[in-house]
Amino acid sequence: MLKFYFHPISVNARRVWVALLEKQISFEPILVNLDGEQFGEEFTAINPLQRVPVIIDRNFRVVESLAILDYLEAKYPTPSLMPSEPEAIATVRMVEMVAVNELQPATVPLMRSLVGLEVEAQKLETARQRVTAAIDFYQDLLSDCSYFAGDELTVADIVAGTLVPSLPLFGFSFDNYPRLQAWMERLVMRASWQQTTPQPEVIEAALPNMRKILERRS
Ligand SMILES: N[C@@H](CCC(=O)N[C@@H](CS)C(=O)NCC(=O)O)C(=O)O
Repeated sequence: MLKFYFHPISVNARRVWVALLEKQISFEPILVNLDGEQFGEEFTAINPLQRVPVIIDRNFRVVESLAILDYLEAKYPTPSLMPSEPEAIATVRMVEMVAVNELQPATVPLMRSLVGLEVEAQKLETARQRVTAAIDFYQDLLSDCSYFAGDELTVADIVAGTLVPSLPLFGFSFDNYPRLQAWMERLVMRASWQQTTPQPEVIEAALPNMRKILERRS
């Protein structure tokens, strides 16, 4: 059975977890405690980059969440999470790339500040501007469709939709983003989102490790 190495508070792991559930792929979840276990010999042998997520499918190991999503789509094409029309493919890739290259890095200083680490005011301001630019972009892209690339869920919704709903944690409001709000409401109604939402007690317990991880990042 496919092995899935994860931690419940890892946003990178969650996107893979949601895809596994949406595709109804059987898997064995293997918790990697991000309390230093990621640097141990056993996990380093599995991923020398010392990060989750990782999957091992019939002896084939894949690291990096977006590479895992591509692999799952190619290996388990039904139900599909990837459209086939050129415009829709480009839309999916844009949404994914904006999430990992703009939105996710901007949440790092915001998260550092939230857990009480020192962050320069200018860095925080720049992070807020980057988040706002990304959600403006998403709101425009959503048009009147249920999901980013039409009326079917795709990996674009999974990648952005496991990040965007956490933004109110940093003080962002979606009051002026009705399409984004409706999209999020649609996502959080799905069993895959509900099943993978980290419980408050899990977040609380992971906070000291999260702090250490954030201390290592600038
Ligand atoms: N680009 C990687 C990032 C993976 C990553 O940063 N994972 C975090 C958890 S969200 C991790 O394992 N951190 C452990 C550490 O930094 O020590 C991906 O998309 O899979």
